[in-house]
Amino acid sequence: MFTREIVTINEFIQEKERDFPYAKGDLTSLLTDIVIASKIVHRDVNRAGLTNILGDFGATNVQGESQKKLDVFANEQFISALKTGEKCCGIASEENDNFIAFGKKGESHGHYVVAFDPLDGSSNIDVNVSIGTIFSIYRTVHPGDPACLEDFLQPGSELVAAGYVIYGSSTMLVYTTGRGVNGFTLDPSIGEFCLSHPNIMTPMKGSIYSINEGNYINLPKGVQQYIDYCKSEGEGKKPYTARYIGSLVADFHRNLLKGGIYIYPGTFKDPKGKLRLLYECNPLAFICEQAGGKAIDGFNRILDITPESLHQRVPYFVGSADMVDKAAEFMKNA
Ligand code: AHM
Ligand code: MG
Repeated sequence: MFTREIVTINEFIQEKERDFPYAKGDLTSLLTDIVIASKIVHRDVNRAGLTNILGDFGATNVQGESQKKLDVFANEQFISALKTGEKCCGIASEENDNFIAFGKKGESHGHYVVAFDPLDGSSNIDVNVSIGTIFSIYRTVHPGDPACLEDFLQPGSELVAAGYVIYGSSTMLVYTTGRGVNGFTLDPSIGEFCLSHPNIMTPMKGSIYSINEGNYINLPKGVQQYIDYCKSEGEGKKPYTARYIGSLVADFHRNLLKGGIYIYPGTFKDPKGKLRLLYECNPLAFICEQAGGKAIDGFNRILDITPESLHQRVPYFVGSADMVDKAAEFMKNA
């Protein structure tokens, strides 16, 4: 008579823990910590125009980008949730020059590290356009020890879990632990992320291409030719649709659901592009592959790259498998 149809993210995560018979519940707790921080950031993003949290913080991060107040706030929320949760032994963030190791030598430490971009799409914060959070979770290389650089410099193929939160027309959390991709929408009336998009699969092909075309004259020939192809031919001689929000999470999320390709290539000025491997490209590549899509640097699989530094940048082509293959063909033949 009283059927309850909703499945909350915490119920779902706990249920999925049974897929891993030797799991001790640490990953479950860690994901729950991320859920808590996401809800706090959601709350402040939604009230941003009413409180004194819009605008510049007045400092620059290690990438030389000026930090917004919300960047700093979101960063603090995630660090605090992960530190107090005690299931990870360290974090790396877009907003911190170096990784942060939690706890001291001799203490017991969580067996995971988390790399994250606390608020992606910063340029959209002040103008009320969708922004997001991206996270990736690795097992530590030396379990029990404090976090070290080596923990973060693992290739994406070693990811244990990854996800993103999109603060959009609704707030959604999408994540994978390597067994498919599931999406949860925050129901503000009960304060819970509820399963809304089970087992997400991305279409093999789509009709959307997402790239900052303002950079056209500075792009490699292969990318220019692929853009020309999108505008003139596309699939079956029907031009593709251009959609570029300038928030990676939002562009990625739309393309994941509808089918499409997102490209942030290298340019003549910045041959490695703009996006960071550890906490932007790898987590979304993992999700995309789990949903049946592909992610490459123009030539090679993103998840196979062994990082050399925390804030390493990489050219990025991600989305529907057939579209990424086509773009790769243009890159190869250029
Ligand atoms: P951020 O992490 O500082 O916000 O930078 C990353 C963002 C992505 O969300 C977005 O796709 C890209 O930068 C937009 O860059 P551009 O304005 O050069 O097109
Ligand atoms: Mg970012």
